[in-house]
Amino acid sequence: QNIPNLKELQQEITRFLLQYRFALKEIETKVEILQAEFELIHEYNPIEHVTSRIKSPQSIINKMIKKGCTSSLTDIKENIRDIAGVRIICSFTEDIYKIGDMLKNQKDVEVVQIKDYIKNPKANGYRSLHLIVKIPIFMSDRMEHVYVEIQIRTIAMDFWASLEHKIYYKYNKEIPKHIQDSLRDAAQQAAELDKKMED
Ligand code: 0O2
Repeated sequence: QNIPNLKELQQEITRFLLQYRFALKEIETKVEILQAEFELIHEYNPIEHVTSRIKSPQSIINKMIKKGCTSSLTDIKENIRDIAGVRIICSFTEDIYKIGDMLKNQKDVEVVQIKDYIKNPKANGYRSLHLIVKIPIFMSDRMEHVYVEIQIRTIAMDFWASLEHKIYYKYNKEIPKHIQDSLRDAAQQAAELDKKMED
């Protein structure tokens, strides 16, 4: 007798995730337009590449546990703000702020939170600019506001973050102290390289 309920639940979850897919498309299109127009006006492309992802169900559940969030979709939507994530890889550090400002200036983009891990790197050396934005998504019968996490970083920051992420999981989230120190050093060197290239 639970089958109709399960069907409803399945539809509810599918619709829930659909809004994040639409939100990613919206942001990707915005970035594409900025990139094309910037290139036309300045004859320079500040973006190396863009990737996006929807957070995996396991990763959503892990974050729910970490944040003590209930399993109601409304609570998940409000508390887990990186279900939709876009990563923009820029050529130079100053491009990061330019792209960030251009996105911030768009009327339908509400910037909810800015985490500047470039000016204030994490203790492990992680650097990136994170914008948590809220954008309207127009569905057939309603409008939803959806959170998207936009991470903006240079190639060097991305190189470091990708490998650190792998090392973190290789050591089961407990990286030995000497490797942590090496990673912090490597992040510093990557930041110096960014500075050198910019100069
Ligand atoms: P995944 O696999 O990318 O989804 P909050 O979201 O504010 O409640 P959180 O998660 O600490 O808390 O936010 P924060 O610091 O903005 O980090 C969000 C994302 O940034 C992470 O997502 C990573 O993608 C990236 N990130 C943050 N810190 C690090 C780091 O030290 N190393 C690397 N490699 N990436 C980092 P998830 O959910 O951890 O993972």
